[in-house]
Amino acid sequence: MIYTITLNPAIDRLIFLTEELTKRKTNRASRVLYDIGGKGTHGSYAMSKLGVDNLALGFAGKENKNKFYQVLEDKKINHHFFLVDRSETRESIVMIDPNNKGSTMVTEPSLTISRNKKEDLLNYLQKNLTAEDFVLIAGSLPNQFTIDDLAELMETVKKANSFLACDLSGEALKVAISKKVDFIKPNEFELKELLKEGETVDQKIIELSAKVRCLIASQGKEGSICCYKDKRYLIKAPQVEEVNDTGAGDCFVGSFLAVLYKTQDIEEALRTASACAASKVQYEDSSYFSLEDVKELRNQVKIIPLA
Ligand code: TA6
Repeated sequence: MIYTITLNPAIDRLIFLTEELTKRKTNRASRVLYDIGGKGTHGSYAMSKLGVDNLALGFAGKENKNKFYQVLEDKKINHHFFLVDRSETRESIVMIDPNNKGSTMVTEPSLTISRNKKEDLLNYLQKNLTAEDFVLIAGSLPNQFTIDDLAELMETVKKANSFLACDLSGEALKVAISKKVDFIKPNEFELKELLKEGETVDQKIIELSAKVRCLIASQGKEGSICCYKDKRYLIKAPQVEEVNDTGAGDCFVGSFLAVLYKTQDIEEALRTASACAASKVQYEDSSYFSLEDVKELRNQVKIIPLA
């Protein structure tokens, strides 16, 4: 089983504008859609779509749980969220300019998580995790869920000997590295943040790959570098017309883990994930990708083994 943990989920409210977003004028919307948000949930969507059993865990607000559950169920995501009383799951408002001119996101303040609520999640994991499971922790941390709480969560997963993947940034990413989790996927900006004085990105990648079993370092248009089991690969994604890149990285992570879990074949996982993310950016919401597209796009993915 794969478990995704979204500590700070969101309901994405996608607002399609009639004209490009402009300050000091009434910006009008032609349509509004709702989608899942918060990163780990996107991973679950991709895993479910690829036919890999998974369960979306995390915290959610009790006050608007029906709306949150509706979005999860519309996306065929099995879930088991721990509900926070007198709270609402936040919305991420994504304003999308017409003619593929990009989007602007504003995310609302997050839930506040009590010690008891954290214990509920930890107890659930202690009771259910096995060494055969994969766990993905992705997205930002909610209020009062500290870096130490995150470290405790990682320790709980590691104690079960489950494969621990982390799609995190900032201090949370640093904790994942120090805990030597099994998978991280820093982007260019996150990698640069980790550099010591005079250290190059390549040197950082070599250092990280000695600590983390599977490292995928996205290099923007240059593609991504994957280090896994003492091998390195350069992955060049297919070039496609971008409509909305929100959730593309999350789609990559979810589909990568789904295929690695199912096949243990790193090149197959990289190829499928790259094709799924390329499909995703061609669609207007935060998560959808097309399996038909993937069949075609996967042949356009270049995977170059590096020395
Ligand atoms: O990566 C996409 C996304 O999950 C959006 O769906 C939106 O909910 C946002 O990121 C949330 O980001 P955060 O870093 O606050 O978890």
